[in-house]
Amino acid sequence: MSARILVVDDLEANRRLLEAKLGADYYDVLTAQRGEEAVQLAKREKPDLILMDVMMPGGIDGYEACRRLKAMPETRHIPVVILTTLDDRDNKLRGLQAGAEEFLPKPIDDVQLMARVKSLLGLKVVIDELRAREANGKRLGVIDEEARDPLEQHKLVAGNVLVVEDNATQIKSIKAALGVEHRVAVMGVDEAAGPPDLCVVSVTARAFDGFRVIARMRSGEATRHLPILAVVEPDDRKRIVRALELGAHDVISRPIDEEELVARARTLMRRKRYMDALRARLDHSLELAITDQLTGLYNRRFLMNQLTPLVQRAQCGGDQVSIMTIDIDHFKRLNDTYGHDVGDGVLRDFSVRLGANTRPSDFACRMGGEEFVVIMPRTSGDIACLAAERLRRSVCASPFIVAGQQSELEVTVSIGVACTGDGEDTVETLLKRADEAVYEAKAAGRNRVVGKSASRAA
Ligand code: GH3
Ligand code: MG
Ligand code: MG
Repeated sequence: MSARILVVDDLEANRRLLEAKLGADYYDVLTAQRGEEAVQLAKREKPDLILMDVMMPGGIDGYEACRRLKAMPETRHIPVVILTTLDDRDNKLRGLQAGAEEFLPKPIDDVQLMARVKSLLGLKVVIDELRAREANGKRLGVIDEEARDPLEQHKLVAGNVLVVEDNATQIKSIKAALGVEHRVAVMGVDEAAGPPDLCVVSVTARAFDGFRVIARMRSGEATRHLPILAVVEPDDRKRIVRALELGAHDVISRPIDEEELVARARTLMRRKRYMDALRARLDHSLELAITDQLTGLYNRRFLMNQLTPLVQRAQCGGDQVSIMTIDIDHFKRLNDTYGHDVGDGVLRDFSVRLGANTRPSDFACRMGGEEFVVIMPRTSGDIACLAAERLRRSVCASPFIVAGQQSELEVTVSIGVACTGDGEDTVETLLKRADEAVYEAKAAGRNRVVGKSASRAA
């Protein structure tokens, strides 16, 4: 996987070194010498990852640059790795608290660096995909243009942490550290408060194979997106790299530093919330894309997508499919007499009756205006006519009561039914036949059902 990486360091030798290492793995490298420059460049070039030095004389340092990047909606999703010779605890914490995803000491361990780069880029690919779809949704108008950046909304997080660990001392310190902000449950010991937002897995446990736990979680449907923090022995490079390769999002070494754990947990959870929020919005926008706003029924686009394969299958000797097209009688008159809002109310009330009179396997759609289509898979024309007749009666049997309207409204519908024939049908001919049937029903006096089979139509 190729990617663009921004290397920020005031020393040319350091920039060159990283450029060579990353270039050897076919990454494109951009460079900046100062914090301000890095922020501007990141804003303009949108790299996939940023490797940031801390001490850069004459301007903001790497922590401040990181903070600024994480404060801007255009750049806050770009992972930042802080690289520094200041390998003490306070500096590590400062980096994580500035929002950096990772902190690596100089001189840089190539294997660890590459494992980190790969793992962070892998995650970024998913985030980019979600962001692209979100941008699409905004362009199509199904996601609110003003919708707030999900990362902003999820600054402060309290979540459920699942701990997979057999060492009592470690469990105690994990609970002490994360229990302040989160609900912590130990696997096999505590009752979980809900589905986990973060999983802390020991890969040095004796009682179980932590790597297997990580691999299982990564491949399980329900846990695929769960962030995993692996607990390793310090300087156990082999296990660190293995954990990251198997899909852990981050590692922390023993003995666990409580503040470091808190900072890493925050970063991981913030990112999960961000991705969850993007996914939820996409689900919602997908739903909007196939639903009619006024009635909540499926829309025309969805109808065509469902009907096409059903008709094709019927043509190839599969099950018959029937449709009914329903048109409300004298709807214009209703609108003209009572107003558009009452007309809308009738459409809604009708949709409820339509929903109540279709089987779970049917699809009820609003084609537009006061015209509706129900798709009935695996249904013959005769059965479809019976269903249509039942619906027609349910509409005229009791008057419509519309909010804000005193008088009860008598509403009737005309329904045309069509069923796939002997391998000649397309979606268009089927819909056309149902339309013709509606027309016949109107001509014959309205409030009735007309069925048109393929053979009779021919
Ligand atoms: P017919 O019995 O022959 O079907 O007559 P009709 O009046 O029902 O049919 P026509 O197609 O002449 O009129 C349909 C009317 O539906 C015209 C249009 O203003 C109205 N209409 C279309 N969409 C909506 C809507 O979303 N809300 C409301 N209130 N009215 C709508
Ligand atoms: Mg009508
Ligand atoms: Mg009409």
